[in-house]
Amino acid sequence: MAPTDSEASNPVLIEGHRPVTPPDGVATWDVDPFDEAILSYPRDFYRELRAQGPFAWIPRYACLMCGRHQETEEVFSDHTRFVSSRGVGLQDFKLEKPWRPPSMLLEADPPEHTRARKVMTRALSPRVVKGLREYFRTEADKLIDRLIDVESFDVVTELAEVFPTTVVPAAIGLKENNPEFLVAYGAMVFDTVGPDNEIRRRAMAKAPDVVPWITQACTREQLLDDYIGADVHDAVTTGELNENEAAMLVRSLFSAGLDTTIAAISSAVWCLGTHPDAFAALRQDQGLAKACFEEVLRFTSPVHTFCRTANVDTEVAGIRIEADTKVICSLAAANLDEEKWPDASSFKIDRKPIGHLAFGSGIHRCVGQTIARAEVEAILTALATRVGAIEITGPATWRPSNAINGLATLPVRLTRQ
Ligand code: OVV
Repeated sequence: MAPTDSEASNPVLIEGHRPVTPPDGVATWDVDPFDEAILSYPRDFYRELRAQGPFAWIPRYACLMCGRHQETEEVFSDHTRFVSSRGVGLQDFKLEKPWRPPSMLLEADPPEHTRARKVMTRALSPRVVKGLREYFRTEADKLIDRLIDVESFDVVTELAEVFPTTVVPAAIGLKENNPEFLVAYGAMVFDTVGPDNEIRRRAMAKAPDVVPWITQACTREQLLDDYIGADVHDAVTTGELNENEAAMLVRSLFSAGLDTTIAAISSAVWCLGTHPDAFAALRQDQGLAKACFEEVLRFTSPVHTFCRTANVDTEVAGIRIEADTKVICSLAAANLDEEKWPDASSFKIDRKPIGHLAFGSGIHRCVGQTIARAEVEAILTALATRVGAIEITGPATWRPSNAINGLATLPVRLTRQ
């Protein structure tokens, strides 16, 4: 995968008017960032991406790509120059119809974004999350107790998928849960960030079954009174949203709240299983759970990639960027940038990596991060108080996804302490 100036092999036709030549001073890199082989083991690719310069030109998608911390943060957080309303995947919503009505949060700019974000911030307020903490702790303890001393089990299917798909729909107040459909929907949301590849088509194959179910699940009738979903719908009563908009915001909870935490929990167990010293430190001091999760986020980046679209002619790091240019932001590459994090490729439980981009940055910064933290910290605390050793009993495999960095399988044995 050496850098090359050769023309793109097998370029994808770009409709509309996206710029099709690289800006001056940017190297053309004929690579497919969404190739399954790269997605399954991306670390070498990230290093090469950062070595290209502040940006690389990816000819097959006619996009810029960045993976150094500084420029990735600049592009990702400046919502005035680099908008989200044209989609956060390769598709430009100005040129092509999105697969679903755009999210009022993820795929919106101010002032629409501001209005939706205000409702969501209130529905996920510190008071709400505080009320969930004990429930998360109890459920995490029960789940880990059930898995301790099992000969060997798959962390992904038996722990990481089970926990969020149980506690998140319960917190939202969903009357009829369907964990399988929620996981399948998450795959659609995140795999549509990428091109029309096999990964995306595999996820979208389930759309005819799953999308109507999700649409139903977001309506007020499917949500219990006094839970987060109903709180979002209360914004209809206050006149802040119409009914359709409220349902769309509940859809954001399902879209953003499952796949991400599933990846984070399995990656957390993987980090601790592969770093027994870190797990010993966590067992010694459960106060490390918070710092541990931050380092898991930096080290594994549950969302590895989102895009932005330049809405004006601008300049970043001395590079002219033409209006209408898509920029692929590798959050995962930025989180492993040696310039920002000394010894970046080492997992250090007490690093406290302030400024990592795993939750994004700027006005779109994860609005659900307190819930995500409460979930993962509940699991980490349950492990620290109940488990003596995390033994990885077979090969860990990674699931190629166009935007999620997560494990496919992780066989482990948890021994009682
Ligand atoms: C952050 C995020 C990820 C995926 C989906 C959404 C948000 C959404 O709002 O639909």
